[in-house]
Amino acid sequence: MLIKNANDIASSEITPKHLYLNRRKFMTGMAAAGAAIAVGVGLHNLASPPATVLANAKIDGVQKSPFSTTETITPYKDVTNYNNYYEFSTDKYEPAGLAKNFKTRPWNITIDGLVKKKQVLDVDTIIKMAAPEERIYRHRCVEGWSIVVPWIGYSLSELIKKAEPTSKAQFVEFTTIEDPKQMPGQRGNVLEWPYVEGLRMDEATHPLTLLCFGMYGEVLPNQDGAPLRLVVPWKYGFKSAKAIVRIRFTDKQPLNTWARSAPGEYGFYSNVNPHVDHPRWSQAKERRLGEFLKRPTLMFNGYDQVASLYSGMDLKKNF
Ligand SMILES: Nc1nc2c(c(=O)[nH]1)N[C@H]1C(S)=C(S)[C@@H](COP(=O)(O)O)O[C@H]1N2
Ligand SMILES: [Mo]
Repeated sequence: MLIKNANDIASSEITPKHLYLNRRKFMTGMAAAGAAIAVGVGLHNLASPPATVLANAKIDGVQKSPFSTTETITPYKDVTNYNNYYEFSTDKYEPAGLAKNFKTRPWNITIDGLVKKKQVLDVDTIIKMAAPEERIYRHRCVEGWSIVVPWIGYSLSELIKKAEPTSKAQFVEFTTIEDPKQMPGQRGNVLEWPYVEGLRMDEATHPLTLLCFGMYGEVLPNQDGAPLRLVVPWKYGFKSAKAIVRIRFTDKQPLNTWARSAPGEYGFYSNVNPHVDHPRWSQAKERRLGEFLKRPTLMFNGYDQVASLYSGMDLKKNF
C-alpha cells in the first residue's frame, strides 16, 4: 500500500465526495436564494446549519499538548479505514462505509448516577466546555496492532469537575448509542448492546484520559467514534468507547461489555501489559499499521506516569 503522510494529502483527495456534495448544496442554496428573493421570502431558513456534521470540518483554536508523542503519525487513510466498531461490523474495513450516513446531530449525553445535578447535555455544549487540545497518542489494540493518532479533545477531568460527582462516586460508566436501525452490527448479537465501558475514578480523572471529538485537525469521522468518544492511551483500545450517550457515576465497578462477553480474556483494567498475555496470543509485541516489522509493546503503552495508580495491585490478576 502506498500511503502518504496525512499532512501531504490534499483535502480534495481525502474528501472529494464531501466537497462535491458541499458545492452542490451551496449551488442549490444559491438557486433557492435567488428564487426566495424573487418571491420576497426571507433567507433565514436557507442559512440554517445542516443536520449532519461533516467529518472534514476543521476545528479551530486547537492547542498543542505536552502529552504528545513525537513518533510518526499513522496515515489518516489507515486510521479511518481500519476500525474496530462492532456496532457497524466485525470487519475492520467495513465501518468506514457503513458509518457514512450515521447521524451525529442532534446528540444528547445523559450525566447521572452519583452526581449533585443529573443533567442531559447537548454534545456541542460539552464540546465547548473546555479548550480543545491536540494529543498525539499511541493507541494499542488488544489484538496486536497499534496506531499513532493526533486526537482532539480535552481532559475528561474537566467535564467530571463540572458534573460534580458526590463523594460516593468511585467509578464512571460510559454507555454508547443503541440504534440498530443505523448500526447493522447491532441487529446481531456478537456483543450485548449497548457497548459499555468503565473506569475507576482516579483513571477517569487522570489528565491523560481524553474526551475526544476530533482528529487530524478535523471533526471525528463517524467510524472513529463521532460525535464523542473516550481515548485512554495506556489501556487496550476497547476501553476507549465510541459514540457515548451516557456518563454515569457509580460506587460499583461497571461490567464492561468485553469482560462480560469473555471474562477469561478481557478484564476491567485492561492496561497495556507486555508481560500478561491474552489466553490466545502473546501481548509482547505489536504491529504499527503501515509497518512491516513488529515492535516491542511497552508497559502501560509507554505512559509510565500512570504506574502509581496501580501500585500494590497485582496486574496479572487485575488484567
Ligand atoms: N462503541 C464502540 N467503541 C469502541 C469499539 C466498538 O466496537 N464499539 N471498539 C474498540 C476497539 S477494540 C478499538 S481498538 C478502538 C478503535 O478505535 P479506532 O477505530 O478509532 O482506531 O475503539 C474502541 N471503541
Ligand atoms: Mo481493540
